[in-house]
Amino acid sequence: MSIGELFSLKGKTAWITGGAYGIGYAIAAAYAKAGARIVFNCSRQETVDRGLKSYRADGIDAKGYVCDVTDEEAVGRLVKKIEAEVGEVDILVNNAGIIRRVPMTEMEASEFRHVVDVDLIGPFIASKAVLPGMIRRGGGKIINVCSMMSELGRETVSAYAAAKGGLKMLTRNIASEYGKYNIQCNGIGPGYIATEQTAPLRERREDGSRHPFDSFIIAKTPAERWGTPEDLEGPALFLASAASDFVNGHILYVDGGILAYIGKQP
Ligand code: NAP
Ligand code: GCO
Repeated sequence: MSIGELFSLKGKTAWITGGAYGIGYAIAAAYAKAGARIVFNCSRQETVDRGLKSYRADGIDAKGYVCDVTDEEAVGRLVKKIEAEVGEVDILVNNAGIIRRVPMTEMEASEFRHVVDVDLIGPFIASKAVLPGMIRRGGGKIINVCSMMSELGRETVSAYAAAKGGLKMLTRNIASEYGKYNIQCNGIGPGYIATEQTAPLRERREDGSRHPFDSFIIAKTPAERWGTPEDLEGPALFLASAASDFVNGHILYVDGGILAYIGKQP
């Protein structure tokens, strides 16, 4: 196989949950450049419309659907629709996610449950919906968007950390259970990426100085910068392509070195 073929997604159908903007969009756009047909879903029509507008502007012929990943029946219907309108799903990226930043002692169990529902049960539901087709066709790729919080804790993100830590283990379990069918399930673990989700952590203070968390992240990252969604393109393409056919149950952290670093001395 040539190097071009090794990384090609020609003829593949890739479904990116929550792929309207940010990390999901960057991954989808990279897959489109590699030849894949792109499908994405969001829970709200306005987000789907926003995504479709961006894909059109970038010359990508993507299909967008409204579907909440926590609704198992709706996800089942969506997969049938994708199969009928686009093709069977070869690559699934479980990207849709939410975060709530609330001290644990002030968090309602219902709110905690909702984060786990979207960030962990959603990937279970979407993976479960595509696995039978992948088994039937003799292979497939599932990429779970994990987090620094799959490894680390911090104040206020208990539900998110619990869900993303769980997603790391769901990744390993899918690899363990379905690897024999030539299905590779890996995680991608973005570090601190400049997207809307992290915008509140980067807001300038009234005097124009950096948000303390922003300075903290710069100091904690050997690359001394926030990541961009485009930093995920190459690693995500690797995990979706034949180049990673013997890589399974792995979490590929794309974090500018955060997990390797003890932090800058004061
Ligand atoms: P984001 O703001 O987390 O965007 C999430 C997308 O998911 C949106 O399109 C949203 O659309 C969709 N979504 C949310 N709930 C959904 C649901 N129940 N069903 C279907 N779609 C849903 O964007 P992001 O910052 O690019 O993050 C993408 C992923 O990367 C998330 O899993 C996040 O946890 C993870 N991550 C982010 C960072 C970072 O630094 N930004 C770092 C590590 C990991 P609707 O609102 O219309 O549903
Ligand atoms: C936070 C952040 C993170 C990141 C990301 C890190 O409040 O600490 O939002 O959790 O978004 O997941 O990898």
